[in-house]
Amino acid sequence: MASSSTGFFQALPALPNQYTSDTNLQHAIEFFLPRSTIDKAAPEWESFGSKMVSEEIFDLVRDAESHKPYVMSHNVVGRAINKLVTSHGWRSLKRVGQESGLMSIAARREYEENSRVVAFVYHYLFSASSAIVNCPLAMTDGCASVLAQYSSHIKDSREIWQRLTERDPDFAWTAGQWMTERTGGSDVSATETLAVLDNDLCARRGEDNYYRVQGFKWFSSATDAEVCLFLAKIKEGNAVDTSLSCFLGRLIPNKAAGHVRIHRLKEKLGTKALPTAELELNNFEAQLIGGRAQGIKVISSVLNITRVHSVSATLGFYARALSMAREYAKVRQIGHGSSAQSKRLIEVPAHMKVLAHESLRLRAFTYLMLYCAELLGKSEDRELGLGKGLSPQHYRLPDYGRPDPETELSRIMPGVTKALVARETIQGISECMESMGGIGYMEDPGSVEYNLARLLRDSQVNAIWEGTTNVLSHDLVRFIRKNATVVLAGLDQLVADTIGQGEVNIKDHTLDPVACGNGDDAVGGDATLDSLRDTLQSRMEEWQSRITDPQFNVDGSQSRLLITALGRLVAGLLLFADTVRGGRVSQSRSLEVDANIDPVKL
Ligand code: UCC
Ligand code: FAD
Repeated sequence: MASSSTGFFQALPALPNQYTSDTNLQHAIEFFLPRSTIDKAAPEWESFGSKMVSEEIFDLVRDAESHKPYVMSHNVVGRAINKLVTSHGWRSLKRVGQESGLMSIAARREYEENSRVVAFVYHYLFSASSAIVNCPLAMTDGCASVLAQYSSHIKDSREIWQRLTERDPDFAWTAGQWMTERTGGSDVSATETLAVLDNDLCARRGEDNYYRVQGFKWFSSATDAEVCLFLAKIKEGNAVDTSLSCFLGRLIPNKAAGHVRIHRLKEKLGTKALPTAELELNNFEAQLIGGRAQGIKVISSVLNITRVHSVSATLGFYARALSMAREYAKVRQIGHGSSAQSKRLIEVPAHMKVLAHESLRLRAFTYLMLYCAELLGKSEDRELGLGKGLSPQHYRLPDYGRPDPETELSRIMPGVTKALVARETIQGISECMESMGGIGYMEDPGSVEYNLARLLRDSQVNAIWEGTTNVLSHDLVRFIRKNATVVLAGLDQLVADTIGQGEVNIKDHTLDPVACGNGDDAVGGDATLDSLRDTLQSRMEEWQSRITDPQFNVDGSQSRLLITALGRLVAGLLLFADTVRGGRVSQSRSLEVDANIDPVKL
């Protein structure tokens, strides 16, 4: 007999440690990092992976989601105060991120040349429990990189950089990025914000690059940040530049002086705790950073970093959704009526084949994410003469003209990966939701750890911010058309490093990337790997010939196909190389399935 308090209640297991239970991640880490780095970082990741599914963190997420940010407009006597109020959960999660080194590890090169990869593992683990504080942290990361590059342009850039990359939350600052206006976020050339040089201000501040800015910014997500980078056009007399310049603004003095007003906070599908605002700038004080009319080039360093963050964020959601789906499959019973047919979902091949497929896709995307992190770290070290820790005095201006194949890949792969992964994860998380039936669709605050709906809502934005799919696709094609030789050389190098390497010494196995009988990793046999290698090689050649064919993609309508095909190809190359080097194609051990999935056809 069933009542509200008697009868059947579905068990819900606690979510496992998000690092130790994620075998996809661990194999990717082994592929990208040397053993000594893994040995140093793994205990920290393990403790972070456990913390991310603790009651303490889920309480903060619940608080941040249920106490949405708001603007206190006036005080009791009617004076406008325009104060942003965020929740305890939001502020605390930001501190957790900073204290855990999410801002310092990469910027200060705490793991030397492997720091970017190590840091992105943290970002991935943090994402689903961050209530989207990882968004301002991502922009902070990008801003620190720009400040370091252009340190000679701003007198106190070193102090600001230290605050942005700080572990101590009482000292740390965050940064925002304001590119988008009502006229457009994809194409920002019609920006209406204007900046006028203020000589008096320059004299008072002792620097010659202070401007007064008037304008309206349509999207500002890090509205509680202390500094921001933004785009505006310089106005001199009646003449307005056609190209944009990049500026650094300090929010604390500007807010106090009433130079920035929150017009309103946005009502959004997801990212509920994130205070995304519209901002009015009125005599806003800001400093030109980088060359006049070079704004896109300057801010593009932020874009490339935040695009990898967008990838790590959405993959963190995907991994969490899969973790929930997997745990649920272990306990959810079907066929209660007949004990002979009664099974847990984990014993149902049709069900587990779906989850295995998602796990394989997640694996491929995880390799892409860490590949981007590796490229980013290498290009920073190479271009900026780093290696001992980013700090402004180590920097020199990047030389984009230098024909260096790997640098060119670091220019395109963040956009390529973001374009592919942002869309595919929405579908993947949706599949995980379906696999949990009605429970998957719920938003019960009593079980915030199993709120998959929140992950689906939040994942949707990654396909929009930091460049939509079409915009990233067009950028790729434009860039390749201008730099075909070096990009193709970079891809040739990647092919040589992955499918072109040595003998395949794996015998007597079939290529079954999702099989993991009794916890043993499956491995690929020579014959299958050889045919896979041929497939990858010919697809890469086909892709390269298309991209260099002037008749192809004349109207831009094929760009989207080109970007997703390139993302899949690179994922296939990385998985292939992992198979050969590690002698395995691994898969989560908790999935007992017999699906056979070709990693190239994601
Ligand atoms: O959405 C936003 C923030 C949300 C929060 C993010 C958090 C992320 C983590 C999440 C965690 C949960 S901020 C707004 C983001 N907005 C965008 O991404 C804009 C999208 N639109 C584009 O990307 C367009 O392609 C534009 C705006 C860059 C195109 O502008 P232009 O003026 O047409 O510029 P061009 O001609 O394409 O590029 C000018 C120069 C070129 O170099 P040269 O002159 O040497 O040929 C480009 O190659 O800039 C170079 N450039 C780049 N360089 C353009 N893009 C890049 C790039 N990505 N990297 C390096
Ligand atoms: P549009 O540029 O108008 O695009 C509309 C559609 O047209 C898209 O599908 C796009 O792909 C397509 N399109 C545009 N141009 C082309 C083309 N040439 N060819 C083919 N198709 C095209 N921005 C910031 O600067 N700072 C922030 O902090 C910030 N936070 C955000 C937070 C959230 C929650 C959201 C949703 C957005 C945020 N953004 C932020 C803005 C975001 O970057 C923009 O929304 C995005 O860049 C798209 O710009 P848009 O909204 O003007 O759309």
